[in-house]
Amino acid sequence: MGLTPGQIEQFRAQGFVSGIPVFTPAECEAFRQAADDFGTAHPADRPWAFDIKCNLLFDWVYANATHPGLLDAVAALLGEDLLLTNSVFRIKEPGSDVRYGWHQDSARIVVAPAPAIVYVAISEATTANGCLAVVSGTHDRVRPFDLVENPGQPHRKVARVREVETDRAVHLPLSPGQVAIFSANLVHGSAPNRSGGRRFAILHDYTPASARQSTGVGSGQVVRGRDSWGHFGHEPAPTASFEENARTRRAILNAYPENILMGALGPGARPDFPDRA
Ligand SMILES: O=C(O)CCC(=O)C(=O)O
Repeated sequence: MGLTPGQIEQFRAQGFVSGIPVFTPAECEAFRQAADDFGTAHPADRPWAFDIKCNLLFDWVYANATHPGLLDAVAALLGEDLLLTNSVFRIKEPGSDVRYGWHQDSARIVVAPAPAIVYVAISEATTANGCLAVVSGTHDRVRPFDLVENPGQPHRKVARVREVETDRAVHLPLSPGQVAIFSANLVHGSAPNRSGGRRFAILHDYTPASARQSTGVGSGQVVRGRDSWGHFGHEPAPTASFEENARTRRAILNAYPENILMGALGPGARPDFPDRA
């Protein structure tokens, strides 16, 4: 599918494009069902398993992230050699107070060229249910920030931007199956869900295989083209076995604990990430 020249120019100038149709309603429903089935079968595992690098745990998440139409759109922005470096569920139940304050993902560890983050709307996303919002054009530099904790992002601190140009804030409502793509450097966030419906999303991070991290060594799955640079560790695609995948994910995060979401490890600190207790 790719993107139009206008969309590519918008991503370059404003740091985002939105409303790109990728998935069918049936694909969204099958994805939601797979997630809910897992949550029913593994209630104790759900909180950590739906968090960082869940693309290593579920073959159906990996399939979602490697949908050819989605990869075509990302490749139009980042080039043909792509790593999938993270996936996280972002579900806001009806009336949920979960919110994401204004932040830049690539603030504590800078990755250049910058990754792109794809918000996949599994359910409708509206201003009432806390759709994604971005501050147009703020991907040009890292803003001054404070490191804060957010209940929606356990085991890590988030780079909360001190002063936000809210006059440039744009809400990104989406229909099920549509995606928004934004630079990991873009200031973004979202409000609580004040509606009676569930806001269900999965976010995928794609990093150009040529990119370098300012701190530490990240890791990812080669999902398009090839990696002839070797700056990142390589991760396998998930198997059909959740238990086997959970062991793989733990090994990967212990070997490559520093990435844009978890940040840098302090001197002498041990890797710490959401995992089975
Ligand atoms: O799901 C959202 O609305 C935003 C999530 C987000 O910004 C994050 O996980 O860093």
